[in-house]
Amino acid sequence: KTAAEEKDEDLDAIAEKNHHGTPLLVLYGSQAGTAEGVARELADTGELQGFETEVSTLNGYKGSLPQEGLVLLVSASYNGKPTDNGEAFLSWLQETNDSLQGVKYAVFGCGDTNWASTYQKVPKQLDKYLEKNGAQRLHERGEGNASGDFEMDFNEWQEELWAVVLEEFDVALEEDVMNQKNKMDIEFVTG
Ligand code: FMN
Repeated sequence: KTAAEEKDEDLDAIAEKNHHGTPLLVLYGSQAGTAEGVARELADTGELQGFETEVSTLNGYKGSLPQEGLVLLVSASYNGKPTDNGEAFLSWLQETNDSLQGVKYAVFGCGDTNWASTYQKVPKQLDKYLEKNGAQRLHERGEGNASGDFEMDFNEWQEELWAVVLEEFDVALEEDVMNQKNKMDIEFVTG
């Protein structure tokens, strides 16, 4: 067995030990891959913590969001505008009269303060319209800044997020994933 295979087996074992099956949907609006990478990492961490995870573009869930479990949304902005794979979703959120009551969510934005006047514009809109339509924000919106310390921004937000989420869904972990992540040598996003 290779070292990589052994590591995969170790991670699978942790996910299995922690399994409770609460649904976790992670949606991303990404052009160059940063937000998608963040989304995949959140899903991986969720899986290790026993969630049943799915990753999709924002547009893939235009028109309906699950009321079961947790929805995480990660998005970039381009000159204040959404990405191609997030545009239809944002339009739906802004125009819909559908109630999103029962949807539990949190938003993380990938941005860059070089675009000062539209910094984090799309993540802010996502957060605003989700709440406006009755969804429940489980944790405050996070901001990653490509001109700052993106990885630190993200790691701090992620740590706080999981603490809130595990409590909300009454999850008691057999294996404490966040504290062990360095030991386990899991690759975390570099932005
Ligand atoms: N970041 C912002 O916060 N607001 C913006 O308006 C914004 N406009 C951008 C325009 C261009 C042409 C580029 C290249 C970047 C811009 N950014 C802006 C930064 C990106 O949103 C940020 O780098 C993000 O991580 C990219 O995510 P992605 O790799 O998933 O596409």
